Amino acid sequence: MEMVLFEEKGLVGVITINRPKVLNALCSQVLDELNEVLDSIDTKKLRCLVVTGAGEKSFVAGADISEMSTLNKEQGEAFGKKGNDVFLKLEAFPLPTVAAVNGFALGGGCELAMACDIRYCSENAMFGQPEVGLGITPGFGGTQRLARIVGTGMAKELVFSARNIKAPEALRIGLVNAVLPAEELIPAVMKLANLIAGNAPIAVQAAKKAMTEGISLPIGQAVVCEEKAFGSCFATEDQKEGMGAFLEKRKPTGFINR
Ligand code: CO8
Repeated sequence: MEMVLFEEKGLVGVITINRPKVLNALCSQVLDELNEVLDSIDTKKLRCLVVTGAGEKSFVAGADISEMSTLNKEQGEAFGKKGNDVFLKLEAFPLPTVAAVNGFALGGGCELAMACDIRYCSENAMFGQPEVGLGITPGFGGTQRLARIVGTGMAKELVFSARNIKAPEALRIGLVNAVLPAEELIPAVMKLANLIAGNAPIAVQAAKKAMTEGISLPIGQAVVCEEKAFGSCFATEDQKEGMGAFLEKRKPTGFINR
């Protein structure tokens, strides 16, 4: 792997898109490597995943425009599918994911951040779906996930206008949960990731699955996802420990992921 780095920091895995010379633009190789990294992660051992970009300027400045510029219709569709397949894998990844958006998150970069469960960004971050200004539509989930996160009216405004927004506006519309000075971004994200990692992993993952799957379903079916998730927790040792600790007025001894 050269374009996507992976390291483990305790119970947290950190994925770094590593093409800083082109602001971490997503070429086919990056998508392939990201796919391989996701497949290789030990989801029994780790409890949370962080996704960020190399360098101080950019999270990901989009899909690689030089690679895309010569595509024909079929190749364009195939490239869109390649990105969508990887981002779907990330969205459905068993572990909760946090995007640490350390600069530009444009086009495919905004879409990568949106495929994560939670987004924190630095004060210099910039978000947008500039595709229609390049003669294309968003192609890695932007026409779908943005509306689910910020609502249809705002998503359509951003996609149709190709207007980029800065961190405070991203915070205001709910695209990110927090904005931090650049040097505080990774520590804050790691603090959140470790907070998540300290909770019962099976319960966290079941909650993620129910929330991710339920959002696209009618409420009557969506709550069934929750019922299954909720029920499954009662077959775990961590539920016995979590509730036992409460009843015995002590702190849980540490969740064991069983
Ligand atoms: N693709 C390829 N190279 C890029 C990209 C990109 N998306 N973004 C930046 N780069 C390269 C630049 O070409 C430049 O390379 P070089 O030094 O060789 O000239 C280097 O990165 C540094 O960039 P700049 O000099 O432009 O840096 P600035 O600080 O002046 O500007 C910007 C930073 C504003 C981020 C600017 O680089 C920019 O506008 N980039 C393009 C942003 C963009 O439009 N992104 C959306 C791309 S489309 C997309 O993502 C679609 C996703 C779905 C595809 C589905 C396909 C079917």
